[in-house]
Amino acid sequence: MSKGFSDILVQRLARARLVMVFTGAGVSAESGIATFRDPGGMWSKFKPEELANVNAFLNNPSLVQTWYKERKRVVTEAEPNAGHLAIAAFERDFLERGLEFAVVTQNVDNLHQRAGSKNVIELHGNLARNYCYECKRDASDEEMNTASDDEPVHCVQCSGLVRPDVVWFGEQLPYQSIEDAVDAARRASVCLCIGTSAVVYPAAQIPLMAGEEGAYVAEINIEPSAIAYQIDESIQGKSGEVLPALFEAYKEAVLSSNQSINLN
Ligand code: BJW
Repeated sequence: MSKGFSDILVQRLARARLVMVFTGAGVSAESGIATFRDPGGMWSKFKPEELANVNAFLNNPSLVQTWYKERKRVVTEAEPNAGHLAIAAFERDFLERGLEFAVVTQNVDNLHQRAGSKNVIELHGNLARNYCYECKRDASDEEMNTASDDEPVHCVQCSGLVRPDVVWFGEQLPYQSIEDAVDAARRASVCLCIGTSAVVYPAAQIPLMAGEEGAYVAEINIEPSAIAYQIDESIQGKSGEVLPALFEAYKEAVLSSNQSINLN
Protein backbone atom coordinates (compact mmCIF):
# COMPACT_ATOMS: atom_id res chain seq x y z
CA MET A 1 0.00 0.00 0.00
CA SER A 2 3.06 2.33 -0.14
CA LYS A 3 1.67 4.25 -3.15
CA GLY A 4 -1.74 4.50 -1.50
CA PHE A 5 -3.39 1.67 -3.46
CA SER A 6 -3.39 -2.05 -2.72
CA ASP A 7 -1.72 -4.93 -4.56
CA ILE A 8 -5.16 -6.52 -4.76
CA LEU A 9 -6.40 -3.59 -6.88
CA VAL A 10 -3.36 -3.80 -9.18
CA GLN A 11 -3.82 -7.56 -9.62
CA ARG A 12 -7.56 -7.17 -10.24
CA LEU A 13 -6.82 -4.53 -12.91
CA ALA A 14 -4.22 -6.75 -14.57
CA ARG A 15 -6.72 -9.63 -14.75
CA ALA A 16 -9.84 -7.57 -15.58
CA ARG A 17 -11.88 -8.14 -18.75
CA LEU A 18 -13.80 -4.86 -18.46
CA VAL A 19 -12.81 -1.87 -16.36
CA MET A 20 -15.34 0.85 -15.70
CA VAL A 21 -14.15 4.26 -14.59
CA PHE A 22 -16.83 6.42 -12.96
CA THR A 23 -15.85 10.09 -12.71
CA GLY A 24 -17.01 13.33 -11.12
CA ALA A 25 -15.87 16.93 -10.97
CA GLY A 26 -12.77 16.12 -8.87
CA VAL A 27 -11.03 14.49 -11.86
CA SER A 28 -11.06 17.91 -13.56
CA ALA A 29 -10.04 19.92 -10.46
CA GLU A 30 -6.35 19.75 -11.43
CA SER A 31 -7.29 21.27 -14.81
CA GLY A 32 -8.44 24.34 -12.88
CA ILE A 33 -12.18 23.62 -13.11
CA ALA A 34 -14.10 24.24 -9.90
CA THR A 35 -15.94 21.28 -8.40
CA PHE A 36 -19.54 21.68 -7.28
CA ARG A 37 -19.46 21.06 -3.56
CA ASP A 38 -15.85 21.61 -2.37
CA PRO A 39 -15.12 24.87 -0.53
CA GLY A 40 -14.79 27.56 -3.19
CA GLY A 41 -16.64 25.26 -5.61
CA MET A 42 -19.22 26.46 -8.13
CA TRP A 43 -22.10 26.28 -5.70
CA SER A 44 -20.47 28.28 -2.95
CA LYS A 45 -21.44 31.25 -5.16
CA PHE A 46 -24.68 29.90 -6.66
CA LYS A 47 -26.98 27.42 -4.96
CA PRO A 48 -28.03 24.46 -7.13
CA GLU A 49 -31.70 25.29 -6.67
CA GLU A 50 -31.00 28.77 -8.07
CA LEU A 51 -29.38 27.69 -11.31
CA ALA A 52 -29.35 23.95 -12.04
CA ASN A 53 -33.06 23.39 -12.51
CA VAL A 54 -35.60 24.14 -15.16
CA ASN A 55 -37.62 26.65 -13.07
CA ALA A 56 -34.53 28.79 -12.54
CA PHE A 57 -33.95 28.72 -16.28
CA LEU A 58 -37.53 29.72 -17.11
CA ASN A 59 -37.55 32.45 -14.43
CA ASN A 60 -34.22 33.98 -15.45
CA PRO A 61 -32.98 32.51 -18.74
CA SER A 62 -30.34 35.21 -19.31
CA LEU A 63 -28.70 34.53 -15.93
CA VAL A 64 -28.64 30.78 -16.45
CA GLN A 65 -27.45 31.05 -20.08
CA THR A 66 -24.70 33.48 -19.06
CA TRP A 67 -23.54 31.19 -16.22
CA TYR A 68 -23.29 28.27 -18.63
CA LYS A 69 -21.62 30.39 -21.32
CA GLU A 70 -18.92 31.37 -18.83
CA ARG A 71 -18.45 27.76 -17.67
CA LYS A 72 -18.18 26.67 -21.31
CA ARG A 73 -15.45 29.28 -21.84
CA VAL A 74 -13.54 28.00 -18.77
CA VAL A 75 -13.69 24.33 -19.80
CA THR A 76 -12.79 25.11 -23.41
CA GLU A 77 -9.66 26.97 -22.25
CA ALA A 78 -8.72 24.23 -19.75
CA GLU A 79 -6.48 21.29 -20.68
CA PRO A 80 -6.92 17.62 -19.72
CA ASN A 81 -4.68 16.79 -16.73
CA ALA A 82 -2.52 13.77 -15.85
CA GLY A 83 -5.59 11.96 -14.45
CA HIS A 84 -7.61 12.27 -17.69
CA LEU A 85 -4.53 11.22 -19.69
CA ALA A 86 -3.91 8.15 -17.49
CA ILE A 87 -7.55 7.07 -17.94
CA ALA A 88 -7.16 7.39 -21.74
CA ALA A 89 -3.88 5.41 -21.57
CA PHE A 90 -5.64 2.65 -19.58
CA GLU A 91 -8.33 2.44 -22.26
CA ARG A 92 -5.80 2.26 -25.12
CA ASP A 93 -3.95 -0.54 -23.32
CA PHE A 94 -7.16 -2.47 -22.65
CA LEU A 95 -8.27 -2.17 -26.28
CA GLU A 96 -4.82 -3.27 -27.52
CA ARG A 97 -5.15 -6.35 -25.30
CA GLY A 98 -8.61 -7.09 -26.82
CA LEU A 99 -10.41 -6.14 -23.58
CA GLU A 100 -13.13 -3.59 -22.76
CA PHE A 101 -13.06 -0.23 -21.02
CA ALA A 102 -15.79 2.30 -20.28
CA VAL A 103 -15.66 5.82 -18.84
CA VAL A 104 -18.98 6.70 -17.21
CA THR A 105 -18.82 10.39 -16.39
CA GLN A 106 -21.04 12.85 -14.56
CA ASN A 107 -18.89 15.64 -15.99
CA VAL A 108 -20.08 17.97 -18.71
CA ASP A 109 -16.64 19.40 -19.56
CA ASN A 110 -15.55 17.17 -22.50
CA LEU A 111 -12.07 16.68 -20.99
CA HIS A 112 -12.13 12.86 -21.13
CA GLN A 113 -12.84 13.02 -24.86
CA ARG A 114 -10.15 15.67 -25.37
CA ALA A 115 -7.67 13.47 -23.46
CA GLY A 116 -8.30 10.66 -25.96
CA SER A 117 -10.87 8.48 -24.16
CA LYS A 118 -13.15 6.83 -26.74
CA ASN A 119 -15.91 4.98 -24.90
CA VAL A 120 -17.27 7.87 -22.83
CA ILE A 121 -20.79 7.60 -21.45
CA GLU A 122 -22.12 11.03 -20.44
CA LEU A 123 -24.71 10.81 -17.67
CA HIS A 124 -25.31 14.55 -17.19
CA GLY A 125 -24.86 15.86 -20.74
CA ASN A 126 -22.19 18.15 -22.17
CA LEU A 127 -21.69 21.92 -21.97
CA ALA A 128 -20.54 21.94 -25.60
CA ARG A 129 -24.11 21.37 -26.82
CA ASN A 130 -27.26 23.51 -26.61
CA TYR A 131 -30.80 22.84 -27.81
CA CYS A 132 -34.18 24.52 -28.01
CA TYR A 133 -36.33 23.89 -24.93
CA GLU A 134 -39.48 23.94 -27.11
CA CYS A 135 -38.72 22.21 -30.43
CA LYS A 136 -35.58 20.33 -29.20
CA ARG A 137 -33.58 21.43 -32.27
CA ASP A 138 -29.80 21.56 -31.65
CA ALA A 139 -28.51 25.17 -31.51
CA SER A 140 -25.19 25.93 -33.18
CA ASP A 141 -22.24 27.66 -31.45
CA GLU A 142 -22.76 30.53 -33.89
CA GLU A 143 -26.31 31.10 -32.64
CA MET A 144 -25.10 31.07 -29.04
CA ASN A 145 -22.22 33.46 -29.69
CA THR A 146 -24.19 36.09 -31.60
CA ALA A 147 -26.53 36.75 -28.65
CA SER A 148 -25.71 39.44 -26.06
CA ASP A 149 -25.47 38.60 -22.35
CA ASP A 150 -28.51 40.74 -21.51
CA GLU A 151 -30.96 39.07 -23.88
CA PRO A 152 -31.78 35.36 -23.64
CA VAL A 153 -30.92 33.27 -26.71
CA HIS A 154 -33.99 32.15 -28.67
CA CYS A 155 -34.32 29.40 -31.25
CA VAL A 156 -34.02 30.77 -34.79
CA GLN A 157 -36.79 28.41 -35.94
CA CYS A 158 -39.48 28.49 -33.27
CA SER A 159 -38.35 31.33 -30.93
CA GLY A 160 -38.26 28.95 -27.94
CA LEU A 161 -35.60 29.45 -25.29
CA VAL A 162 -32.26 27.76 -25.93
CA ARG A 163 -30.81 25.72 -23.05
CA PRO A 164 -27.56 23.84 -22.38
CA ASP A 165 -27.66 20.09 -23.05
CA VAL A 166 -27.09 19.16 -19.40
CA VAL A 167 -29.23 17.29 -16.88
CA TRP A 168 -30.73 19.49 -14.19
CA PHE A 169 -32.22 18.40 -10.86
CA GLY A 170 -35.57 16.73 -11.36
CA GLU A 171 -34.79 15.81 -14.97
CA GLN A 172 -34.33 12.31 -16.30
CA LEU A 173 -30.87 11.18 -17.37
CA PRO A 174 -30.51 10.29 -21.08
CA TYR A 175 -32.03 6.85 -21.52
CA GLN A 176 -29.22 5.42 -23.68
CA SER A 177 -26.52 6.66 -21.27
CA ILE A 178 -28.21 4.95 -18.33
CA GLU A 179 -28.59 1.75 -20.36
CA ASP A 180 -24.91 1.80 -21.36
CA ALA A 181 -23.73 2.65 -17.83
CA VAL A 182 -25.83 -0.12 -16.27
CA ASP A 183 -24.51 -2.59 -18.85
CA ALA A 184 -20.91 -1.62 -18.04
CA ALA A 185 -21.61 -1.77 -14.27
CA ARG A 186 -23.12 -5.26 -14.57
CA ARG A 187 -20.16 -6.63 -16.54
CA ALA A 188 -17.23 -4.74 -14.96
CA SER A 189 -14.48 -6.67 -13.18
CA VAL A 190 -13.13 -3.46 -11.61
CA CYS A 191 -14.76 -0.06 -11.05
CA LEU A 192 -12.60 2.99 -10.32
CA CYS A 193 -14.73 5.72 -8.80
CA ILE A 194 -12.80 8.99 -9.20
CA GLY A 195 -13.33 12.51 -7.85
CA THR A 196 -17.00 12.37 -6.99
CA SER A 197 -18.82 13.14 -3.76
CA ALA A 198 -21.31 10.40 -4.85
CA VAL A 199 -24.28 12.29 -3.42
CA VAL A 200 -26.21 12.77 -6.67
CA TYR A 201 -28.59 9.99 -7.73
CA PRO A 202 -29.22 7.98 -9.83
CA ALA A 203 -25.57 8.41 -10.94
CA ALA A 204 -24.11 7.32 -7.57
CA GLN A 205 -26.00 4.04 -7.91
CA ILE A 206 -23.75 3.01 -10.82
CA PRO A 207 -20.55 2.15 -8.83
CA LEU A 208 -22.68 0.56 -6.10
CA MET A 209 -24.38 -1.59 -8.72
CA ALA A 210 -20.97 -2.62 -10.10
CA GLY A 211 -19.98 -3.75 -6.59
CA GLU A 212 -23.23 -5.70 -6.12
CA GLU A 213 -22.61 -7.44 -9.44
CA GLY A 214 -19.13 -8.58 -8.38
CA ALA A 215 -16.73 -5.82 -9.45
CA TYR A 216 -13.89 -4.75 -7.17
CA VAL A 217 -14.73 -1.08 -6.47
CA ALA A 218 -12.02 1.41 -5.48
CA GLU A 219 -12.35 5.16 -5.20
CA ILE A 220 -9.68 7.84 -5.68
CA ASN A 221 -10.55 11.05 -3.87
CA ILE A 222 -8.87 13.67 -1.71
CA GLU A 223 -11.38 12.71 0.99
CA PRO A 224 -13.76 9.78 1.52
CA SER A 225 -16.95 10.11 -0.54
CA ALA A 226 -20.49 9.33 0.59
CA ILE A 227 -20.07 5.73 -0.60
CA ALA A 228 -16.52 5.16 0.72
CA TYR A 229 -17.67 2.66 3.32
CA GLN A 230 -19.80 0.66 0.89
CA ILE A 231 -16.93 -0.18 -1.47
CA ASP A 232 -13.73 -2.26 -1.37
CA GLU A 233 -11.02 0.38 -1.21
CA SER A 234 -10.77 4.13 -0.65
CA ILE A 235 -7.55 5.69 -1.93
CA GLN A 236 -6.87 9.15 -0.57
CA GLY A 237 -5.07 11.41 -3.04
CA LYS A 238 -5.34 13.59 -6.10
CA SER A 239 -6.46 11.72 -9.20
CA GLY A 240 -3.77 13.44 -11.27
CA GLU A 241 -1.13 11.86 -9.01
CA VAL A 242 -2.67 8.48 -8.10
CA LEU A 243 -3.87 7.47 -11.59
CA PRO A 244 -0.49 7.68 -13.42
CA ALA A 245 1.13 5.65 -10.60
CA LEU A 246 -1.70 3.10 -10.74
CA PHE A 247 -1.31 2.80 -14.51
CA GLU A 248 2.43 2.13 -14.15
CA ALA A 249 1.81 -0.52 -11.46
CA TYR A 250 -0.86 -2.15 -13.65
CA LYS A 251 1.51 -2.28 -16.67
CA GLU A 252 4.22 -3.93 -14.55
CA ALA A 253 1.71 -6.49 -13.28
CA VAL A 254 0.54 -7.29 -16.83
CA LEU A 255 4.15 -7.62 -17.98
CA SER A 256 5.14 -9.96 -15.17
CA SER A 257 2.05 -12.14 -15.66
CA ASN A 258 2.89 -12.40 -19.43
CA GLN A 259 6.46 -13.35 -18.54
CA SER A 260 5.33 -16.08 -16.17
CA ILE A 261 2.94 -17.44 -18.87
CA ASN A 262 5.86 -17.50 -21.36
CA LEU A 263 8.08 -19.34 -18.87
CA ASN A 264 5.47 -22.04 -18.19
C1 BJW B 1 -10.89 15.29 -5.95
C2 BJW B 1 -9.94 16.22 -6.33
C3 BJW B 1 -8.78 15.70 -6.92
C4 BJW B 1 -11.58 17.32 -5.53
N1 BJW B 1 -8.64 14.38 -7.07
N2 BJW B 1 -10.73 13.99 -6.09
C5 BJW B 1 -32.36 9.41 -4.37
C6 BJW B 1 -32.13 9.91 -3.12
C7 BJW B 1 -32.10 11.29 -2.90
C8 BJW B 1 -32.33 12.19 -3.94
C9 BJW B 1 -32.55 11.67 -5.19
C10 BJW B 1 -32.58 10.31 -5.39
N3 BJW B 1 -32.83 10.10 -6.72
C11 BJW B 1 -32.95 11.28 -7.33
C12 BJW B 1 -32.80 12.27 -6.43
C13 BJW B 1 -32.89 13.75 -6.68
C14 BJW B 1 -31.64 14.34 -7.27
C15 BJW B 1 -30.48 14.12 -6.29
O1 BJW B 1 -29.66 13.26 -6.45
N4 BJW B 1 -30.42 14.95 -5.27
C16 BJW B 1 -29.37 14.82 -4.24
C17 BJW B 1 -28.37 15.95 -4.40
C18 BJW B 1 -30.04 14.83 -2.91
N5 BJW B 1 -31.34 13.78 -8.58
C19 BJW B 1 -31.91 14.27 -9.68
O2 BJW B 1 -32.71 15.19 -9.66
C20 BJW B 1 -31.54 13.59 -10.99
N6 BJW B 1 -32.72 13.29 -11.74
C21 BJW B 1 -33.60 12.38 -11.34
O3 BJW B 1 -33.40 11.66 -10.38
O4 BJW B 1 -34.70 12.30 -12.13
C22 BJW B 1 -35.75 11.41 -11.74
C23 BJW B 1 -36.90 11.57 -12.72
C24 BJW B 1 -37.66 10.48 -12.99
C25 BJW B 1 -38.73 10.60 -13.87
C26 BJW B 1 -39.00 11.81 -14.47
C27 BJW B 1 -38.23 12.91 -14.20
C28 BJW B 1 -37.17 12.79 -13.31
C29 BJW B 1 -30.74 14.53 -11.88
C30 BJW B 1 -29.42 14.90 -11.30
C31 BJW B 1 -28.73 15.91 -12.20
C32 BJW B 1 -27.44 16.44 -11.61
N7 BJW B 1 -27.00 17.56 -12.35
C33 BJW B 1 -25.77 18.24 -11.96
C34 BJW B 1 -25.67 19.54 -12.79
C35 BJW B 1 -25.29 19.23 -14.22
C36 BJW B 1 -25.26 20.48 -15.05
C37 BJW B 1 -24.18 21.43 -14.63
O5 BJW B 1 -23.00 21.07 -14.66
O6 BJW B 1 -24.51 22.57 -14.29
O7 BJW B 1 -24.64 17.38 -12.19
S1 BJW B 1 -25.69 18.52 -10.22
C38 BJW B 1 -23.92 18.32 -10.10
O8 BJW B 1 -23.66 17.22 -9.21
C39 BJW B 1 -23.47 17.88 -11.49
C40 BJW B 1 -22.51 16.77 -11.15
O9 BJW B 1 -22.35 15.90 -12.27
C41 BJW B 1 -23.14 16.12 -9.96
C42 BJW B 1 -22.19 15.31 -9.12
O10 BJW B 1 -21.23 16.11 -8.53
P1 BJW B 1 -19.72 15.58 -8.42
O11 BJW B 1 -19.18 15.38 -9.76
O12 BJW B 1 -19.67 14.43 -7.50
O13 BJW B 1 -18.97 16.87 -7.80
P2 BJW B 1 -18.80 17.31 -6.27
O14 BJW B 1 -18.37 18.73 -6.27
O15 BJW B 1 -20.00 16.99 -5.49
O16 BJW B 1 -17.63 16.40 -5.73
C43 BJW B 1 -16.29 16.56 -6.16
C44 BJW B 1 -15.44 15.50 -5.48
O17 BJW B 1 -14.12 15.56 -5.99
C45 BJW B 1 -15.35 15.65 -3.97
O18 BJW B 1 -15.61 14.40 -3.35
C46 BJW B 1 -13.87 16.04 -3.73
O19 BJW B 1 -13.35 15.55 -2.51
C47 BJW B 1 -13.20 15.41 -4.92
N8 BJW B 1 -11.95 16.04 -5.38
N9 BJW B 1 -10.39 17.50 -6.00
C48 BJW B 1 -9.64 13.57 -6.61
N10 BJW B 1 -7.76 16.55 -7.31
